[in-house]
Amino acid sequence: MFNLILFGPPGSGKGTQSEKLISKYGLKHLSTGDLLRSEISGKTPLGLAAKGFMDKGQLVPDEVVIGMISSALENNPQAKGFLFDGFPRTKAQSEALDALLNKYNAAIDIVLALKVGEEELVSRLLNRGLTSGRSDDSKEDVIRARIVEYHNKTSVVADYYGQFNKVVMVKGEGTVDEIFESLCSEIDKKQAA
Ligand code: B4P
Repeated sequence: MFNLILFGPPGSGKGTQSEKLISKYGLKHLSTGDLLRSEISGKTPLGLAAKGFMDKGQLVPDEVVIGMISSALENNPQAKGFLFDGFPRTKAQSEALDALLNKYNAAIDIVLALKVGEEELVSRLLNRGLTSGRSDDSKEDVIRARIVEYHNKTSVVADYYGQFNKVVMVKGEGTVDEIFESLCSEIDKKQAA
């Protein structure tokens, strides 16, 4: 199994690059943002509870997203590896993920961290909000709240995996193809090691 985390602030290109990476490396894509949005569109109790947090730019409680990832791992026993996109977002989620993977004798192999300046993040998300219909992309104050939430709760995930030397920083500004090439080169190096 080869398991990777694509890490970075909101708007850093995680979703965009994940689509290309899963198709090249044959990994199963697990995006907690996509899973939550599908619960919202299905109007499930989980989705209705999550929407309140997401519309304010806040993280959804750990137990909710950890439960979703645990079921997704159970439901994909044949996967040759997973690409975690937007998860983990807190230290508790990181520890839970390691414990879940350990049950399958697996671990995170690499954390690719996309680095993008704050004003670029805001402009990308406002731009996506013009067409995505996503309520958390349409207001600048909500976007900035998501970035604050990232600094307060999520940036520690890089420190957590840093202690095991698993984090590689990648420049997240440039064209989508340039960034994709940099990510692939880090994955290829890791797989060859
Ligand atoms: P996510 O769905 O994970 O959303 P995101 O961080 O905004 O998106 P992403 O980073 O993937 O977007 P991308 O850059 O690809 O989370 C949404 C919400 O769900 C969170 O705020 C939270 O409430 C909740 N949530 C999700 N996971 C959770 C968890 N684990 N715990 C608790 N809560 C959780 O795209 C952004 C835009 O940039 C796009 O328009 C794209 O086209 C553009 N773009 C991408 N690359 C570009 C480039 N190189 N140049 C120019 N534009 C680019």
